[in-house]
Amino acid sequence: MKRTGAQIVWEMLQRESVDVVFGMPGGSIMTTYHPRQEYGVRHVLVRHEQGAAHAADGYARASGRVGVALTTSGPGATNLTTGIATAMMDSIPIVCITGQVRTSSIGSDAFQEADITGITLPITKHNYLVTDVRDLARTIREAFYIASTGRPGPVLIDLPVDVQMAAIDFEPPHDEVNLPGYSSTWPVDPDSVERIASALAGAERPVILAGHGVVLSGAAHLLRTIAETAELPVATTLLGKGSFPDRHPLALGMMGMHGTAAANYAIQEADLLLALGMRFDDRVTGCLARYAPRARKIHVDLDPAEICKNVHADLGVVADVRDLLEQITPLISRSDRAAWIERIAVWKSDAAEREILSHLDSDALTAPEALHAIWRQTNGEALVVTDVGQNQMWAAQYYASSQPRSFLSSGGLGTMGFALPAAIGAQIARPSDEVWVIAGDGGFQMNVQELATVVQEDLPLRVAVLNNGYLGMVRQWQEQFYDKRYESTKLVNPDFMRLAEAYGLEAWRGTTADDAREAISQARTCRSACLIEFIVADEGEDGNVYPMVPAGAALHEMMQRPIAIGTRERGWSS
Ligand SMILES: Cc1cc2nc3c(=O)[nH]c(=O)nc-3n(C[C@H](O)[C@H](O)[C@H](O)COP(=O)(O)OP(=O)(O)OC[C@H]3O[C@@H](n4cnc5c(N)ncnc54)[C@H](O)[C@@H]3O)c2cc1C
Ligand SMILES: Cc1ncc(C[n+]2csc(CCOP(=O)(O)OP(=O)(O)O)c2C)c(N)n1
Ligand SMILES: [Mg+2]
Repeated sequence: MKRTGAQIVWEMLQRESVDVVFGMPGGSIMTTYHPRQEYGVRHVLVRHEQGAAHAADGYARASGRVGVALTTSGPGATNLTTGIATAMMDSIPIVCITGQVRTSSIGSDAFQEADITGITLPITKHNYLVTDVRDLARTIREAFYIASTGRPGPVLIDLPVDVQMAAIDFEPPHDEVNLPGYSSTWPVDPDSVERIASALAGAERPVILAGHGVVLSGAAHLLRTIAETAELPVATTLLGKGSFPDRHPLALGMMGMHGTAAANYAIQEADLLLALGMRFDDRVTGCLARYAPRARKIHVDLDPAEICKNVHADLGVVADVRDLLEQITPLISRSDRAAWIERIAVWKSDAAEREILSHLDSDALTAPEALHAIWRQTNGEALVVTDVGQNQMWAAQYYASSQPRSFLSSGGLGTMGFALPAAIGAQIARPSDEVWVIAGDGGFQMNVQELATVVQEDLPLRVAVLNNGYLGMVRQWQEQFYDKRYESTKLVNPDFMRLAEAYGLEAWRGTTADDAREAISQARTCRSACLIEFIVADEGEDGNVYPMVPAGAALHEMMQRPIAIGTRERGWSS
């Protein structure tokens, strides 16, 4: 059967079970767009290609499938790069297909030519420039295979116009993908399984560090069984949130720079750390030289390059965390850790005394109040997509998660502007879920144009903008470490109500705790997209995220919220 390169693209996407593609057409990719409707693959037209990459990423995070973005050459392709780097840092499987100038023009500074394979080399797991249409089908299969197997990541395929147009007799490939030198699976070593089981049985103060790998591998249920059987406290990374229920009695909550005191103290006092699918990011470890000094460290990760990269592992195990937990479950014995659990309970109760919701400095609405209200009203069952900054940390702290893939956030690259487009992808992946965007006033404006995509696609997103009038996270550092010199962090914002109205969204503004609760309940009944602007405290204790481990400090040296003298409850209950 004769097929053009453009038709092969869609036929192969269909074969990979792709149901939606995020993108924007342009000169070098119009040929590929042309036959799309014949293949019935949905296309979501974004307003900026960064949004396409984030939407593909959000789709992948929410569904566990590969997200796909499609753009033209030159500026269309370069606009993808922040989204590709975001996916790379967080191990998210996406495939980006970019148009390219004709093969005969490559290297001639042709109109809208950019060397996108060169540009994305360090931010993709792999990339391809296809110069012969006969390689196209195989390349697309390989791209999906590489993106989704082993440690997941983004793959880019650059497709010159003449390759899109060329026609060949097409036979879809049927043989197995064969990539010499590429290993994606590692058999679990039975000896390591036994050593981990016996280390857990012998430990007096063990802590499990549950990371994104637990979510990606679908191992949350196994983690819970093991933790409950052996009474093991579990701390999660930001991206591991949802791998263990935040409100479980054995949950320590998030570890690291803005983690809970219980998690950070427990790590520093532990005699055994079992790290599962997490990469000891610097936000997680604080000062490396003084990280968990008493603990024997076992690190399980699918990527051999992660073992001993940041933290020395006494035992490093290269394995899929799910395979490993499956094998270890029958070997786990019941243990009594009463003394350790009691010690942790003391840290938890101290944290409860410092809880901001019971110690408010002013009458201003605080971000924790707004987020706690969203959590209560949605029963903790919403799919939350955060932006970056204080809003992100507060969302992590005050929106307790109970399910994997229900809290999506740009962790490694920390990309402001991520939340709205990523939520588009998440809502499309999970149409019946209640999806909330949590963004700051700064980051929201970085991809605010995607509100038009939300409306065009009729997606019922709930957008919460925490307006503190500042690039708040930077302002907090300036307050605490840069002599209170608020250099270039004050924002003069648009009227978010009128902005929402211009895009056709219903909107509310919350300036007090009561309005906040009312606005949330209105938003929850809204059948189409809507926005709430929460005017939140912008400075002082109510405007800062605690706890905080200052840069260079050890985890136990975290700054905690001071216990205030006056307690002014506003009727919030946990
Ligand atoms: C403003 C800001 C503040 C932050 N503060 C904090 C903080 O206080 N605490 C915090 O935790 N984070 C924080 N972060 C996020 C932080 O930067 C990292 O993104 C995060 O800690 C990474 O978590 P992770 O290692 O679990 O996930 P990833 O970075 O995604 O790493 C996952 C690891 O799991 C491995 N893996 C993948 N699949 C599997 C599998 N199937 N089996 C086994 N292994 C697998 C991968 O090889 C990788 O090593 C912050 C980010 C920002 C932007
Ligand atoms: C694209 C990008 N530019 C700059 C930064 C640095 N940065 C991190 S947090 C932050 C402030 C975010 O402000 P806002 O979106 O209002 O959120 P807030 O911290 O106030 O909740 C900045 C500028 C970043 N993470 N990403
Ligand atoms: Mg802000």
